[in-house]
Amino acid sequence: MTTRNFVLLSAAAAALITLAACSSNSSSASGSSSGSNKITIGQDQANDHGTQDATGKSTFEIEADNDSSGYYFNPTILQGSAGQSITLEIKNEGSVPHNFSITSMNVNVTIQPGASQEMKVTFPQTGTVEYFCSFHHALGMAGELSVA
Ligand SMILES: [Cu+2]
Repeated sequence: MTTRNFVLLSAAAAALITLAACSSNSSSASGSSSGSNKITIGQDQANDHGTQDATGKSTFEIEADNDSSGYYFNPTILQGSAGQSITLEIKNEGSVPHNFSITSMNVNVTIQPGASQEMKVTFPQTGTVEYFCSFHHALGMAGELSVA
């Protein structure tokens, strides 16, 4: 390798590092400074604990939980493909009973602390379907099945 090529590569690497630093800065700047991020789910302001992709999977675990930051589902947004059917395992890792409800699918199950419950659901053809905990809905315990 010539010295000139090495210098070019170093410059490219430095540019990549700068880009990475910029993008991580901008994503943290867009979030709430309080540490409890909210996301709009349907008509609700839900506590955001992330997005995961279940495309191609036949089962997926969703954590129903509560801690000092509030009540939440993790992930809060579960992405999948249009009409995909999937068995969700709702695991209550919190200290109080939680619930998993999807109004349009007549899903309404309550899960005790430490327990889990499986149910089969179907992703919509387009858009989103909201799920929520009937006990803590007003406190931001909601999420959605989402089709890109
Ligand atoms: Cu709950």
